[in-house]
Amino acid sequence: MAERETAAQLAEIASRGDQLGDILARAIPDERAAPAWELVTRADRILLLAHEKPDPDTFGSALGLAFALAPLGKRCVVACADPVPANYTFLPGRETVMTDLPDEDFDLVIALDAGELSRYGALYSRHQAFFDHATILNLDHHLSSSGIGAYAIIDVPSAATAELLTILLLNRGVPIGREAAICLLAGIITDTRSFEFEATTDRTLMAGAYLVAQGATPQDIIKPMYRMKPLAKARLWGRALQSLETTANGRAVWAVIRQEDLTAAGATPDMDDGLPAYLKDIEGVAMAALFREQPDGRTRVSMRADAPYDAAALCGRFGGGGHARAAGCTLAMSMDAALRTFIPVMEETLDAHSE
Ligand SMILES: [Mn+2]
Repeated sequence: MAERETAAQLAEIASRGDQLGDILARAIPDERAAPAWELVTRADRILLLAHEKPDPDTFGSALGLAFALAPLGKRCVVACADPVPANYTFLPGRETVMTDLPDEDFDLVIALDAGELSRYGALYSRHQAFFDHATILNLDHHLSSSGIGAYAIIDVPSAATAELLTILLLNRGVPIGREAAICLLAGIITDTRSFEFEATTDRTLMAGAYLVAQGATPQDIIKPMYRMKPLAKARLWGRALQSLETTANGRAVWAVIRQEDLTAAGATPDMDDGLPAYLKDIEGVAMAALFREQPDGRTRVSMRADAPYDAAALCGRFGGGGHARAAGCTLAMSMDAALRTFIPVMEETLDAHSE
């Protein structure tokens, strides 16, 4: 497609990006953006921190910022306590991410996508003395974040830290090149699950549009992140879906995965990831459970529930926990005993609300 674009078309795309850029630049007050950028301007060597159990937003924010700052002559190091997951193939610069701090000094630490130092995991616990004295800039979007360091922007309206960064860079007049745009779009797309979650606003979409205008391609992120799967995972889901059962007029469903299913599918235990939500999305279902036989013979239950049902409360009765919409517990009993124990509790809970 690129070779068919005329110079006039490219100029038009660029000016569309410019107009969006102007709107986005005004989405953060100058007096809020300026102190953050003052810290960046004064620093030469900058450590960009991604939080532990990383997601593409924390990595995309750190790498995107590194790409945007490099032309300004800043020396950036991106670090995370955990390595970059293998399926994040869409992130340029992922091979530069360090899992420990290099033995050098930094003028500034930028902590991204988490507002407590403990969330940076082993990087923080191994180097507390360094962090105690470091100048820290904290950029995040989580409501629960307290904010750390010399200056923090916790921008809750941003669906992703990458959205906040897009706005901040544009407000400060820093160009966002293609590589930075890909990293930032990865953060926005994954924190909104492709613009699906409630946190998605018109501003989120505008930031996405701006980054696409800079050369990022949504499909390159969405496909490896959400669509590609190993054959063994498809086989495992096939076996689990064969076991699907329903009760309470289809308002509750459950499926089972036994050890023999993992063996037959050639699957690893983590390959059930996404299956409980898939069961919950069956029409008419208010409550879904996935029962997984553990190697020691116990049974792990992963539950999803719609309001007003509380999956955490239900799983809490069996020593588990989680959130109202998603929770889990482990029953110290065989699969068959677990089904006989857990299903009636789901039925009772549904009955209690239907009166
Ligand atoms: Mn995030």
